[in-house]
Amino acid sequence: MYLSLMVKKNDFGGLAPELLLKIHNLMVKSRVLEERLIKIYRAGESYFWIGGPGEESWGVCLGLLAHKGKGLSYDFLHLHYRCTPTLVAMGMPMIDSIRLMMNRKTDPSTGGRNFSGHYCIPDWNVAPVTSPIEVQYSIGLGTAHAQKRAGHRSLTIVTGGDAGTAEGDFASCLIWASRRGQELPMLITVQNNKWGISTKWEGQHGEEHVADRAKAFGIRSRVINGNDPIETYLALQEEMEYIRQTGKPSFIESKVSRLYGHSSASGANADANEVDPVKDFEEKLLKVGLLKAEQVKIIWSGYEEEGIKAQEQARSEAQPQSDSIWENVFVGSENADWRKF
Ligand SMILES: Cc1ncc(C[n+]2csc(CCOP(=O)(O)OP(=O)(O)O)c2C)c(N)n1
Repeated sequence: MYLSLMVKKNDFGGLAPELLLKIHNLMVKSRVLEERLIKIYRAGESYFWIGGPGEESWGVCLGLLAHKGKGLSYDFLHLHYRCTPTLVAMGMPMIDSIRLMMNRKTDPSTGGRNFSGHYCIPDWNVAPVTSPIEVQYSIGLGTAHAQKRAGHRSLTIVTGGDAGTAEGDFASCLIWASRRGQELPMLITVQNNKWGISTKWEGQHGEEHVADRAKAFGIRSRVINGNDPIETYLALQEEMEYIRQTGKPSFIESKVSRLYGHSSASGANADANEVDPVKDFEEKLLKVGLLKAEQVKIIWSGYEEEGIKAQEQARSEAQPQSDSIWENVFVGSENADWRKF
């Protein structure tokens, strides 16, 4: 008995069983949701799918640790299009992701006018996800600067892909976040899935780790196995606390899987060669008896049912019409007629 408790503690980094079960539950929820989105695409009920299956371990831990709220005293999140697990962990209902996927007027992020995964949640400081890759790295500098000026313990979180680090915005972020004496409270992260659409990591990088580039700017940095939720949770917790304490940036390169290829543009087909973080974690919890096979079935089927119901509900809702095309554009609808410019 004593020995098995010791093994548990070592295996799970001292995290409480309730937290481990919560992480697993949210990882399953994210996976079921993503697979529902792919089914919606395949059924011809949406135009395009892109998302985060394979990033559940990383994304869920990030969402659980972010200080959620509106305004400078809370964390800001500048995420990319594989961030569904983070938002699920922050409390986004499945149906809101499905409304965006099916371009419904009821989609709270964009009113049904953008791609899947392109969320925007002002009440949680979630900045709009952009289609041009990596611009979030330079946009995030703005909120980090404002947070520093306000003197809160809040931080700005930026996520993005490995291939996109070739963009200038990534370099700009490293430079502006790390100026001596003017450092910014930023958690700069890269989810390295070893691919940029169909271009392999090998052959595109001289450095061994993207994280090495942050080191060159004096930014504290580390590489983690983002497929392991224990390692991920502990690393994120430590780095976020460091940023809150010091007001300085930290960099995490998180190695993750890409389970269904790049997007629907490449077929959204399952890739059996990739590590599945949800199944791996589940097996670990089953092995030590924290979960029972029967519970696992109930969790998966419960979310499956929720996803189907949400799809049916979204199907019954209206799509946006042309009369609302100028709403929520930057210059305001009354001045937004392009012919006036
Ligand atoms: C500025 C810009 N250039 C090119 C593209 C086309 N594009 C979309 S996703 C992508 C690959 C990004 O790969 P990576 O940064 O590794 O992220 P991943 O999709 O693998 O998560 C590219 C090149 C784009 N959207 N924006």
